[in-house]
This record gives sequence, C-alpha cells and structure tokens, in this order.
Amino acid sequence: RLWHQPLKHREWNGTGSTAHFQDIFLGRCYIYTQLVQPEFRPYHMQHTFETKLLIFTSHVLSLRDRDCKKIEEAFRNAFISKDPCEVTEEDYHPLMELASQTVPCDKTVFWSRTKELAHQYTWVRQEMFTLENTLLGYVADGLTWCGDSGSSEMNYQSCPDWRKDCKNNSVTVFWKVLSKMFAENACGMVQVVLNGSLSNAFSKDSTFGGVEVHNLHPEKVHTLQAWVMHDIGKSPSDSCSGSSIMDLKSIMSKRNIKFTCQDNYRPVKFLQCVRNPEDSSCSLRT
Ligand code: NGD
Repeated sequence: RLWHQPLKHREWNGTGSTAHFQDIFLGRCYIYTQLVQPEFRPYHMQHTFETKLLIFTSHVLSLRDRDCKKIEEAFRNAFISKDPCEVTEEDYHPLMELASQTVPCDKTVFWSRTKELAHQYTWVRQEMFTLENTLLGYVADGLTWCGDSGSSEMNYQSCPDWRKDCKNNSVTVFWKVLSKMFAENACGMVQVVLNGSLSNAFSKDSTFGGVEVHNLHPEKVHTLQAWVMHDIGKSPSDSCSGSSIMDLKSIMSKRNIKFTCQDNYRPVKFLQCVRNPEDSSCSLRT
C-alpha cells in the first residue's frame, strides 16, 4: 500500500471508533488501577471509583497489580483484524479472564434506562457497584470501537450500527459478555434501578431483561429489589403494579429468586430532589 493511498475501511452506518481510543482505554485503566491514594485524586468525577477501591481493596481482587497494557492487548485481540459483524462472545473470553473482578455480596446495582441516576446512586453510596464501577465497564463506558477484516487498524470512520448493520458487533457483544459475567458473579441481595417514566419500566429486550436477569444464580442471589423511579416533572407511565413489573416478578419466581419492588425508593428520590429542590414531590410535607 502506497503512503498516499489512505486505507479504505468498509463503511457502516454507525459512528466510527472513538478518537484516541487506545490512549483513553489505557488512561482509564491506569486511573482505575493506580490512582487509589486520596492525595492523588483528580478533582473530577473519577475520584468516585478510586474511593471505592480504597474502601474495597480487601474485597476487590488486587487491581493495582493488573497490567493495563496486557488488558488493552487482550481487548484489541478480541476484535482487531476481524469483520466487526462477526465478533463472538468467545473472542472476549481471554479479556474477561484477565480482568475479572468480584463485587462484594449485596452491593451489585443493575439499571435499565436509568444510567445517570443509577450512577449518581452508586457515587453517593460508595460501597455499591454498577457494571461501570468495575474495571472493564469503567474503561469501555461510552466508547465505540471496531476493527476491519482487511486491516490491523481500528476503523475510525464508521462502525456497525446495531439496528441497521448487525447485532453481533464488537461493542454489543462486549457489553453482552460483560453484563452476563457481572450478573453471574452477583450474590446476596441485588438491586435494579428502573425507569417508571417509560411505558415499560421492564423490558425483556434490554440487556437487563435479556441477559442479566437470566444469568443471576439462584444459589447465590436470594433477592432482587427493583426501584421504579419516576422522572420529576414527567407523568408516571409505569410502576411496581404495572404489567411489565409483573412480568419481571414472574420471571424471578420461576427462577426461585425473591422479588420486591418499590416505586420512588427514597434514597434515589432524594438524588432527583437535589436537582429539583422546588418540586412539590420533594417537599417534606408530601
Ligand atoms: O443493542 C444495543 C443496545 N441497547 C442499548 N444500548 C445498546 N448498545 C448497543 N451497542 N447495542 C446502549 O446500552 C444504550 O445506548 C445505553 O447507553 C446502554 C444501556 O441500555 P439501556 O438503558 O436500554 O439498558 P439495558 O438494560 O439494555 O442495559 C443496562 C444494563 C446495566 O445493568 C449494565 O450492567 O446492562 C449493562 N450494560 C449493558 C449495555 C451497555 C451497560 C452498558 C453500558 N455501560 O454502556
């Protein structure tokens, strides 16, 4: 290939790999594994994860010793030089083995359509973990990546769109494998933050409903607690008594896991109220 002929990647309908992907991945990995001393905490949101590590160094496998370069290499090897629509779950298994992490019992938080709120909740409750508070979830969150069968480079021009191109793309398969492992490792009482401002707070087609729920181990997980949260200022569309939650309840009963549900769980509601202090639902009298 001549230098003046830029490599032509296949064209897809989704946005391309995140610019500076490798640097971001490695940088995040080092922040997560190395910056645990409070005096080195950068003054921005990342400190929440470092504080978690401080608290849980005894529970969480010794992350400080993890080699970020090895993790980055295993990550790349899963999808590089491959058709981004033909990535398999097995492709990510070496990575999962290298970077596996356990969360203490009773501390796992799932979410579906409540990403921001669930993360605010685990920020405030420093001992709780969403998937994005674990190493691999943290390094990959919000990024896009894909390779190309004809090249060892990432495709920064475009990546497959889940709907328009293919379901088994490098990003979707990664989240599926990671979510599955996160659920398999959960124990004790687990929680899920659901969105009651949607017509279906629970959806079987979501990662939570399609992957996580089915990979909880009844021998380890005794209860699933659902918090159905209504956005302040929107009219509620679904609740614990709605049919979607009934579906979830029946799935859990078949799986022999106790299920409880609460609308507008107070510790999470308070977080919504911090942003909407004047709303009548946030006043002490209601
Ligand atoms: O099919 C998809 C798809 N569906 C949703 N999303 C998708 N991305 C694809 N590539 N292909 C994106 O995943 C969507 O833009 C959201 O940013 C994110 C989660 O989707 P959402 O809100 O519908 O909730 P899910 O139930 O599907 O997934 C959330 C749960 C949560 O407990 C995490 O442990 O599944 C885990 N997770 C899955 C996928 C992605 C996390 C992420 C993440 N951090 O991006």
